[in-house]
Amino acid sequence: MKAHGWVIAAVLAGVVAATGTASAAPDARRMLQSADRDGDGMVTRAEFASSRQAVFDRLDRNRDGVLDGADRAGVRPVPARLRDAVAGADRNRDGRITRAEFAAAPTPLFDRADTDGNGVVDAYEMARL
Ligand SMILES: [Ca+2]
Ligand SMILES: [Ca+2]
Ligand SMILES: [Ca+2]
Repeated sequence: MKAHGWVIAAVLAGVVAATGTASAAPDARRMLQSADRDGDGMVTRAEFASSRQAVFDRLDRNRDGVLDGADRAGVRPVPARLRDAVAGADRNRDGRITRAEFAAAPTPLFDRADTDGNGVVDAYEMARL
């Protein structure tokens, strides 16, 4: 489905930043740091989720709560190899990604960074990325 392909591309364009799936370590660290809303040097899962929602809002240009063909304008193309990274966000494969689907998508970057699995990426874990 054509629409599906572009949504994936759209999500990746701005959202690899939030999910961090395809990035090298320094990028991953920068993304996590940018999610540290309260600036305490640690990123909680809640902070990460809220940063991801901000990305959704940026991509959802017409503000209808769904990423689909209507939001296409201005989206940068992304490498095909990155597409699988967020394909999972579109749970029902209808070519649209709702806010809920986006929020529920896997968080590989966070999960990888949080090596002790306590729901917080602290400075030590961040430095080891
Ligand atoms: Ca924080
Ligand atoms: Ca939209
Ligand atoms: Ca941790």
